[in-house]
Order: sequence, then C-alpha cells, then structure tokens
Amino acid sequence: MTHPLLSISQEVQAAFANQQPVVALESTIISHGMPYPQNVEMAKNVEQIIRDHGAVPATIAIMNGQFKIGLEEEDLQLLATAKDVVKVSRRDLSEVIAKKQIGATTVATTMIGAHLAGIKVFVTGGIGGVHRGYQEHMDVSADLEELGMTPVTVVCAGAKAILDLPRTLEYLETKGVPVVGYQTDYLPAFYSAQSEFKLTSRADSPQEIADRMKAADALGLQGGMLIANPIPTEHEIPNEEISQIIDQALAEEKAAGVHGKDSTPFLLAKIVELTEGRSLETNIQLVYHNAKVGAQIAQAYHQ
Ligand code: PSU
Ligand code: MN
Repeated sequence: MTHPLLSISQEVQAAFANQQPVVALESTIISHGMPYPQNVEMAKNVEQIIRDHGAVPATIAIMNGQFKIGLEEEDLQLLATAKDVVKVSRRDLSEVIAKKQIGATTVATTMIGAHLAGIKVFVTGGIGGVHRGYQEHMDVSADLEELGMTPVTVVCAGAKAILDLPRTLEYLETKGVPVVGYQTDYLPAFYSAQSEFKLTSRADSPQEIADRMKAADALGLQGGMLIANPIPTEHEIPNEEISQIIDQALAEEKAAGVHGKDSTPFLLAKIVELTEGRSLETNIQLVYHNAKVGAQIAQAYHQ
C-alpha cells in the first residue's frame, strides 16, 4: 500500500514494479538555487543523465497536499518559474502539505519523501551545513539533522565555502553520519574539487558504497550516508578565485540583513552575479557528475 501522502508518477511506479533502481532529486535547487531558464534545463538534463546511466529519476516536490515523487515536465516548469513556491525544510513540511501550497523540497525534505517512497539514493549539488558565524546566529541547516536520522544515501559535491566546512564535518560526526570521499581523501568544496579538510573515509567504486549501505541496513542504523563527489577538475573554479567572491557575497548578505531560510538562496544568486554566470555553469556540471555516480550507486545497491 502506497502512503496516502505520496503521489508517485507512472515512470517511477513502473520502476518499482520492475525492480529497477530509482534515484531521487530535490526541487529547491530548481526553485531557489538557480535562475530561470537554466534551472529547468538542468532539471530535465539531470533526469536524462540518470536514465542514460541505468536508473530512473524521481524529482520530488510538494503539490496538492502530497509529496509528488517523479515530476512531469509541466511540474518542472512550474517550479522553475512560479513566484510563490515555498522552500520547504522539515520545519515547514506539515504546514505546506496542510495548506496545499506548492513546495520545493530541500535536501532534508527530499530525504523524507524518498524514504517514505522507499528510495535509497538521492542526488543533489551541495548540502546545507553549519553557516559561517555560527557562534553568533546558530544557523545550522536542518539537512544535517536529517542526515542523522533518515536512511538515505545523499550524493553531493561537498559543501560550498559559504559554510563553515570543518564545523559541518564535526556536526556530521556527532550525528553519526559517514562522510565518504568518492575517489578522494579530502572534502570537495563544491566549486573546487578539493578543500584542505581530510576525510576519515573513502570509497573508490559504487560497489563499495552499496556494500556499506547494506551493512547499515543490516544494522538497522537510522541515519543516512553522505557521498562527497568532487567536481571534475576541468569544470572547477579554483579555491583562491572563488573564496574572494564568497567573502564578498557574505559581506553583502550581512549589509542586506538577510538571514534564516533566505540565506542560502541569497548567497547562491549573489555568487552567480559576481562570477557573471561562471559559478552557475560549474554548479550545473557538478550536478550532472553527481547524477552519473548516483545512478551507478543505485544500480550497485539493487543488484
Ligand atoms: N546548497 C547548494 N545549492 C542549493 C542548496 C544548498 O549548493 O540549492 C539548497 C538545498 O536544497 C539545501 C538547502 O537543502 O539549500 C539548504 O538550505 P538551508 O541552509 O536553509 O537549510
Ligand atoms: Mn538555516
């Protein structure tokens, strides 16, 4: 019996019926993470990349008081253009469902929807984390708590330096979340393939990750796993270039008095503006690379 608050697309239902691997995708990256029309192009392309690599994509959003698992092209278009799409993290979820608003799911709520639907692997760009200046404002993304309690494997390109990377790693350790470098020993820094922060865990193949997911299942561990997959170096923006831009974006955020759930979307848009679109192209390329690796992990897990 399907959960009453799930609306599953025909493509995804067929994948479940045929025991094909399914990969979840988030929608905040579409509504609040990238400008139109690149957002909707990215959303369509990333789904196709997952299909081309042997899995079935399930982009997730909130519509008509339900989690919609697997979106139609018109849904993607709506999420990419509508002005009243709510950014939905765990805190906002029950309200947006009850009011039947259109909601874009963050990493946290995409994990919740994926888990309800029985999807084990989820591909995104970057996760939320401990924001810089944590000592003053205590801004820690609900994504980190969700990773600590919901058993979904999240493939990302690390976290961008708008965040406090070492404190984000400490927080994940406290929550018991494995942070696995995919073919790397260092935490990738989103736009850049590598940060200076060494990880305690590395995997070199999708099979190794699938084995760990199965061990976590067998143990009944409730939390998720974070796979940190570096952007291919031909697409990266080197640390020294992007760090000045990030500092400027953070200064402008402070001057504008932006905080809370508006912080991440503001900084992402500001960085696109300051790099004249180069950061957007980088962001899109890292999502595509994550999609390929995520599809491979989902396949290995399903065998
Ligand atoms: N980081 C990115 N791109 C994004 C996000 C984070 O590089 O689009 C989005 C994701 O949906 C993530 C959310 O779950 O921002 C985190 O928001 P907050 O920090 O408000 O929890
Ligand atoms: Mn926050």
